[in-house]
Amino acid sequence: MSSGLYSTEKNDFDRHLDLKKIKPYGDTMNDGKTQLSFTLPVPCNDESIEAAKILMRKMGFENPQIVYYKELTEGFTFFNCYGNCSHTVDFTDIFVPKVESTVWDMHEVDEFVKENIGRKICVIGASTGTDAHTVGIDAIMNMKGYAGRYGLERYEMFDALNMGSQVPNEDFIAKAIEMNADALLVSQTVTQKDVHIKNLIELVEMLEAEGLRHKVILICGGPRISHELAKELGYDAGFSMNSYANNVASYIAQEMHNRINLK
Ligand code: B12
Repeated sequence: MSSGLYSTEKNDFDRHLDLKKIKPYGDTMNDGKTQLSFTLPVPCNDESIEAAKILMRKMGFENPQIVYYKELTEGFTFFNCYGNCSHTVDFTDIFVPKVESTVWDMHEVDEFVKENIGRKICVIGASTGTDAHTVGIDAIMNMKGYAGRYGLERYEMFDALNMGSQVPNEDFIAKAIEMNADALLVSQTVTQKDVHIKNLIELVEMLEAEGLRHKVILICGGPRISHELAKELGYDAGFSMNSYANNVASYIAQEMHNRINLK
């Protein structure tokens, strides 16, 4: 084909992609076109619009355009902007630490646990500290599951308890001891003032003080949690957006099996 959407012209054009120097795509390769929004703590007037443009240039955006602005409340102005990003990223040099396990479906996990562990795995989950968000931990734990994947309560070879939200670390640990839990699943959604970091570290320290840390598989998850951050904080694994019960169940089953083999 020589014309239309799949024309030679487009192929020529696509060759300009350089993975060592990627930048946002708007409507032509490498145009850097980016949409962003922010609020400035100043009144809504011509000066604040100019300030927003200057700030965008300082952020590395060429041709800054303010396409929408509105006073949020007295002394605060919200901006929607477009600009051309001048920075690039070397995509060939990216390394992201990830949970190293094979992802199975629910039946495959149950079969593996039956054959290799020979008993149910006890898992306790909660959104801990002051965090009131339950939807993330529910997605992983609840019988009905999330996005077409059943939660851990539905698994034949898992005993799963979802303690809900705003669970103090003390209560979480007390329940882990009472149930002799194999794995603890912590959800953290609020990250304001790094409250999640403090709370996650506190749990690790309390588990260590109880001599429990090495006896459990400790997992945290949430929209702003990465596996890398989880490892840094002393967790075995971290799961972020677009993770499902079967990702976590596969990891727990394989990690338990590895630990049994190491004994
Ligand atoms: C619903 C919601 C609420 C509801 C929560 C209801 C409930 N029962 O959960 C209510 C209205 C109560 C609420 C309150 C607040 N909220 Co709110 N809320 C949201 C909202 C709109 C959606 C969150 C959600 O349900 N996502 C859907 C789930 C499925 O996604 P998820 O949590 O990412 O979970 C997935 C993964 O992360 C992962 N995962 C999550 N946890 C775990 C755990 C484990 C072990 C594993 C393996 C995986 C895993 O698996 C899940 C499935 O893939 C978000 C904005 C947004 N659009 O995201 C704000 C948001 C999270 N809330 C926010 C804030 C600030 C608050 C409040 C502090 C507001 C206030 N000032 O009062 C309060 C919280 C008070 C408190 N003490 O915690 C901010 C957080 C900002 C930040 N970075 O800290 C957000 C991002 C909104 C915003 N843009 O400002 N909120």
